[in-house]
Amino acid sequence: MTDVLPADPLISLRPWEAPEVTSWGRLPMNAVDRRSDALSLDGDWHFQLLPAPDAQVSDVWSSAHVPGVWTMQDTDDRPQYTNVRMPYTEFPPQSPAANPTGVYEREVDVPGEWTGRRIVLQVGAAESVLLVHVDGRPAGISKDSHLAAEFDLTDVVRPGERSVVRLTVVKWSDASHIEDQDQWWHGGVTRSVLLYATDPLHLADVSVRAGFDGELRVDCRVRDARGALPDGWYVSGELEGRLLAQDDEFDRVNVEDERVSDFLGEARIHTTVPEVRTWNAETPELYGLTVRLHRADGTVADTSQHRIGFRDVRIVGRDLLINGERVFIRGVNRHDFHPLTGRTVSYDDMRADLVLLKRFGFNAIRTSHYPNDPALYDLADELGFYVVDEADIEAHDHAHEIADDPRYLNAFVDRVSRMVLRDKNHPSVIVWSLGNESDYGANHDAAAGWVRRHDPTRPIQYEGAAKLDWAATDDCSDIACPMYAPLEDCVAHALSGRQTRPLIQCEYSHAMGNSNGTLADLWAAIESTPGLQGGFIWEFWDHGILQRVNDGRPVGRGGAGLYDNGVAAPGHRWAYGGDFGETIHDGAFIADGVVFPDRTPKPALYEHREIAAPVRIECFKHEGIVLGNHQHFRGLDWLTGEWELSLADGRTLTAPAELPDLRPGETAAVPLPFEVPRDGGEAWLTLRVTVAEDQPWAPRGTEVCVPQVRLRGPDAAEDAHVDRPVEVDGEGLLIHPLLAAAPTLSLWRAPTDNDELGGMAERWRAWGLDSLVRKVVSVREDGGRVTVEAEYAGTVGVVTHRQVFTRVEGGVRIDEQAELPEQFDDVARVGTVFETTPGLDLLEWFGQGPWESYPDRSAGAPVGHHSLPVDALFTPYLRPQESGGRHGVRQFTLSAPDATGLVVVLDEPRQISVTRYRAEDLTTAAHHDELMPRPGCVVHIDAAHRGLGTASCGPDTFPSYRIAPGIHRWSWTLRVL
Ligand code: IPT
Repeated sequence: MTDVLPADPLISLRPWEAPEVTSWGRLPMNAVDRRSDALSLDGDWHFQLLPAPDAQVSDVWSSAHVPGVWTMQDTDDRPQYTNVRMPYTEFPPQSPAANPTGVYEREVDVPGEWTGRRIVLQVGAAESVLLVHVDGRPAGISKDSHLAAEFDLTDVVRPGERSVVRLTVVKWSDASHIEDQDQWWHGGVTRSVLLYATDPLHLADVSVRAGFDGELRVDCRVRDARGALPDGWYVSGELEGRLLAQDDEFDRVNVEDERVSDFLGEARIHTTVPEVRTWNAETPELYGLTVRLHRADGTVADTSQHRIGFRDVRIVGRDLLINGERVFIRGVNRHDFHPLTGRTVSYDDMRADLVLLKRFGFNAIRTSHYPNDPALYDLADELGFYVVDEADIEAHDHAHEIADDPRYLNAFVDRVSRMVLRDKNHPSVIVWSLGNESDYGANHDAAAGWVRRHDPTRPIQYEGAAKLDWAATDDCSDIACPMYAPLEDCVAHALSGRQTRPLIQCEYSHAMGNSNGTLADLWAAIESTPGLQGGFIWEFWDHGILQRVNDGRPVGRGGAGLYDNGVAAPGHRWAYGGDFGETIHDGAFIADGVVFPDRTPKPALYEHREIAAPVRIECFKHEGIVLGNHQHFRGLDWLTGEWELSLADGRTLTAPAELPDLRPGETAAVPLPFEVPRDGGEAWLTLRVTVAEDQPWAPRGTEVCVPQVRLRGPDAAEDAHVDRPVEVDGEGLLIHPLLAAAPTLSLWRAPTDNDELGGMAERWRAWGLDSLVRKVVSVREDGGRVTVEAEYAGTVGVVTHRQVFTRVEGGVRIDEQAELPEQFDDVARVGTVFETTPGLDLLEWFGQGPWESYPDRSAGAPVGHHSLPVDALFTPYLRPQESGGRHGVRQFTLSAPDATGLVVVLDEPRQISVTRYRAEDLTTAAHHDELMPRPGCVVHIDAAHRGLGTASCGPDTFPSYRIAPGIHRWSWTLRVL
């Protein structure tokens, strides 16, 4: 192995503090995919971590896996999480002196049969500066951490011989200042490395335009590594086995223009495909296209394979149209993330991400905040997603300085143009994004200018520009794409008459912890307000890294099996900011996705699934149930269903459902599938919609949505009063054999992330709601009724609480009333809390479920008879918080395996929760491994429960989901089974 001497030009240039230097020796980006016939260099490489890029390489090597970040591979350089702020104080373009630098080295046997061929090294991605040496000689430099870099090694390596490839990866650089995304900082080679060979005469790029009218244009750029192109070369194309010829017209015009296409190496195939099957996210029809480059004698010098889709994107007025249709963008922001490998994601993982998103009704992805692995776009083409492809530019901490800094001009144009050059042939990519949170400056306009010329077929968006005035027409963004905009502002804009462009939020509904409140309200407004078209939920992943608790190290690649169902195995936890000993960090703000770090769906996903339902119950009329097709392109033939009738008396009837043949946007009435029994009380009809035939993302039988309609309201019921008082103790607390703690008033919930970051929890603590002091005022008995008056004192006010206990047949009825003083405006909850004796481990309920739901997140939880073990009710949000609630509960039983237990009947549908934790247990724990489940159950019955909102980043819940001061009343009966 050869050492790089300090005089090495790549080092002495100090490219890590030279923003003007975006690359050296790097080949232009292109869309010719070489993955299939390349030599993979993935695997274990010799590795050493230097303290700085100019430190001396030693003889001491360990090993590191490629692709992979060293921060997850047992080095002392650990992951660090910061949001906006840089993890160091140096101003751009400077980096700190302590600058971890990974040196990767390995031998490569260059195949002997590559003699005479052009040999190229491709490094899939490295962050943040890559220096390449081969056999000790400098071979190239690259920045732009999420795109591949290619280097021509033809003159450097010798076929049939062994070469040493060294990749030096510098962690901090001028580029870090424009890669300041809200995510973990890592270092390493994060995507695959490969070596491939082509004929010297090769396809340098292939550009496909395929319109939804069937027009197909394939532009080829041809080069010869030896210099001038040989005479007589030509290209041919084959679409699904049908030969396409070179475009004579294009050639003739070029010759007339004296633009000799042979010399320029340009060729075009142009044709129209009759009766083309168009691509859209619902029916992602793809065609196989093979482009061949021929020598004069007809032999093939190079081949490029593509899967293309015929589709059209355009903006007309304020609508973004796909194939002429105004589609709703049901999007999510997705980072490259894995709890074991950090930034390196496998094909299978990407596929699993996208399959899950399809199953939960998403049709769009913003690649926040950088271009993803090429495979992700192949999957998006195949499974059907609209992609907003985002360049790797986020200058957040120094946004204002950098957006106009000419030293960064190259980098902006370089990053945007390379993304476009790579991804332009994907039908899934519908919009180019210039990056994220980088203010707005000349560097953005320069990048946009390049895109407009190179790819006029797609719109551009950039939030930082459009936010200045959504109605502007002279910035670089074709779409107004705000983040976390209040709904009323969006609606007002759409109604203002000033709207000039589509309004599609690039980020909305922040999914941190127990969140995504008001999602259904947002979508009701979007679907009913012309000019609003949807947005991208922030975000897909909770970026918790699997960590060993005893030594604080990330577990790394070997950790499969050390988590399940969103929960880390004993001795492990999901690490967030600060857990790796870093002092500069942003805590749990990294855990803000709709899935847990192991991709277990959070309950909010069911809410999204229902809001996105392709088929819905519009209403129930005397002629039957009116169903509607809410897709944009597809009929209902891929779906089937089952009717389910749930009656309050416990009965559930089912019948197969025949879905009508409806085109998008159509509705039709179908007859009621049941003779609804006259008795049985409240009645709900649910349509369980499932996939009829296997889809690439869902096997037959997968549930897609559960629309529901109420057929009949509840019967009025009165409990027979038994004239014998219930027992209370000297404090006025109910004595009951199955209760370990008597029912008392609760106004506190373990603050959600929204409560904490939105400032509500601070207010509640200041009012003393977490530690109300109860004092019994009076206990009276009157005609068998026991009335207990109590006061609950906070720091700024006193709540009066009254419980009236009445013995009824088989149990006790409790009528409660709480009066909140004006000071207690907008509390977490008003309700009852009690604890049961151990052993009651099964909850059965009639109400909304089966998954967790809250007042402002309950559209996706149908009313019915549900049953779950108590331990399965709890949702393990990364930072422990209020969890496990069920909305709209009318009645529940808590039972032991021997069928003993208790049953609670509520006066009206209420929010309840049954967990192993008191609110204070959850409030004080920072991670789940700190929680000790209690043997019994902690049961909350809420007269009012505050909505969840999204205030950790964005709007709070709506006023209608907040709790007003004044009098609250609720009643319930408690019986023994
Ligand atoms: C916005 C960022 O674009 C995103 O990366 C993430 O940080 C998100 O917020 C919050 O989780 S920026 C925000 C400061 C408005």
